[in-house]
Amino acid sequence: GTRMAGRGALIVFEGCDHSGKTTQCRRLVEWLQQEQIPVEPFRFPDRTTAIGQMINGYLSNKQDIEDHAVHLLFSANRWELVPKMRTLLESGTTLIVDRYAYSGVSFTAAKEGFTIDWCKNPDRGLPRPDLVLYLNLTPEAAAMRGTFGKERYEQTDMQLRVAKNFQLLKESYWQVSDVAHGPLVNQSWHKTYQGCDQGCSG
Ligand code: NYM
Repeated sequence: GTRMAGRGALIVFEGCDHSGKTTQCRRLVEWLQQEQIPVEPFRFPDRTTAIGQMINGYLSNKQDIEDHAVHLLFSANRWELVPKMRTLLESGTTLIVDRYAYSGVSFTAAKEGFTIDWCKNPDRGLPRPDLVLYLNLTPEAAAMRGTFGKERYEQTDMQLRVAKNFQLLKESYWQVSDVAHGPLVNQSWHKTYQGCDQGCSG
């Protein structure tokens, strides 16, 4: 779409479990606040909504939901936040998002009987990120960072399939950071950020 001066940037962090997304999101939000850039954190799934609570029940193994149905719930959980996201972006607020549709596709497509194409469909039309920061950590290294919890999907074989799917989804505007080799939010990244500060293609 048209790029309008003054819009916020939509910046997404992706990666496997334990890759450090949440920490990096927090650090970036704090840095932008220090720079007096209007910023709002988001995370998906957003477990605070009614749909998010169903997803939470599913992830914590309190509830079983059919695989296609839960995929659509994850997507619906993004769509229900879109009006708020668009309003903020248009008012000049930068959004730092912990997981987005790429997680949705990569996790479901790691299950038996799902194609990437089918998984992409419900998220088509979501606001397009200006930048996706992919935290590159092998599932083996991620497992060494701490024990996987009891949540669904937290097994090394699942994480390996998820990591492969992320590689298949990689687009030209993704920035890949090798987590093992130092901090993500560094000088070169700041340059990238300033490059997409002008707007958000939606
Ligand atoms: N997850 C996350 C999905 O399976 N589909 C999605 O659309 C999203 C956003 O939920 N293992 C999975 C990935 C994680 C789990 O994420 C919960 P987090 O960041 O640990 O709350």
